[in-house]
Amino acid sequence: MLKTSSRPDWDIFCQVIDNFGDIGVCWRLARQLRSERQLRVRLWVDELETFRALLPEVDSGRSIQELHGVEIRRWETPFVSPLPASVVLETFACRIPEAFVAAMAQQAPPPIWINLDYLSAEAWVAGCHTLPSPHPRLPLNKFFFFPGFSRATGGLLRERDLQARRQQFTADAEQQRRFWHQAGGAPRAGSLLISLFAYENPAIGKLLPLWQAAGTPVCCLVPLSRPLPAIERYAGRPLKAGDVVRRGALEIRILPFLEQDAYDRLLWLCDLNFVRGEDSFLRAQWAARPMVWQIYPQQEAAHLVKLDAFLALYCRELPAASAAGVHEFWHAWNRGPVDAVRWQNFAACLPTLREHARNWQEALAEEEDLSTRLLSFARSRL
Ligand code: TRH
Repeated sequence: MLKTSSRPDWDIFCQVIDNFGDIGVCWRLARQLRSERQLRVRLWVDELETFRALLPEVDSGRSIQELHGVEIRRWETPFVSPLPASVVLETFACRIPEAFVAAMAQQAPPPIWINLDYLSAEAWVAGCHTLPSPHPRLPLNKFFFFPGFSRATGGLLRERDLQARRQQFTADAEQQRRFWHQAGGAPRAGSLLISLFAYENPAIGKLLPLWQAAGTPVCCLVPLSRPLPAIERYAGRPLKAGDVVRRGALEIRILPFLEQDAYDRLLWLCDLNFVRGEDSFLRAQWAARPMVWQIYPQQEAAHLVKLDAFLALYCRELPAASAAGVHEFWHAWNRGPVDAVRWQNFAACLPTLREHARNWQEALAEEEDLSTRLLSFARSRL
């Protein structure tokens, strides 16, 4: 049975469907609402082990714990409902417990109930953002909240001090030295630094030999995750965190799965970031560096529509040759085939893409962030 605590301002429900993105997003938001707005946040998570990968302080054996000012609750079944907060955020269409919904309906006025959806650049998002969905039996409305890139959406998750922290880190040789110390030492001077986070992807096996044959050194940093088997096949041996593979111009460093803040620092330092899903994809944009996105695969290739919607937006201000290079390579990365020509065309665009990534980041950072829009919306309904 769960202990009850005093009523918080926000309840956030997170179901770890697979991977790290669900808890990655929920944790960032919970922490931000606490640190920037001093809100009392209770975060319900059904899978604390996954959470611990991003935040090693999490004790997966505890039902209740407080970290960084956020109350973290293991989402247990059966669920004994405490008094709901005044704002209830269910994330990514996870179904919050019936007992909790019933408790919400007993409150007058009832809490503001929001479903936070996945990030997409598709045009339909603006039309669905903040639409209500009445509960079939109870006097409750749930509102759909869509993050997005336009003003007519819920915006993007971004901490107030993110840009300042990045700029400070990238200007501070001592902080970087400490980072590299933990990541196996400073890379060879003049290396193209690449971080690699992806799903299983046959293109990895095609790309590594191309980097091996490159004219300049390539240092590829791989936090332990699903690309590992492809790298082991390339290396011809089992690999673990701390291992290094050197062939030709290529050095591959296998890193442990990093704490979320350390992963940000890796993105800030690399010349090119391969990212996936939702949260790392967005963090790579805040890193203001060129990136390659492997989108979360969906049935009937629905994800390719989402990929193209983002590409259309991202490439709008690019010269035609660079836009084509990005489009071709990202498509090859997502559905094959990656070959030398596509990689070389893409690599030739990197200087342009670096400048573009800076402009893109600056333009996005001028907009209100997701937490601000969530709070304004909640206030407007209270
Ligand atoms: O893990 P993901 O594939 O998550 C996905 C997506 O969110 C997808 O939309 C969703 O449907 C699915 O989960 C269930 O990729 P994503 O979104 O990039 O999340 C990874 C998180 O892990 C992100 O918060 C960054 C973090 N991370 C670390 O903290 N350390 C690391 O070393 C790495 C590689 C990632």
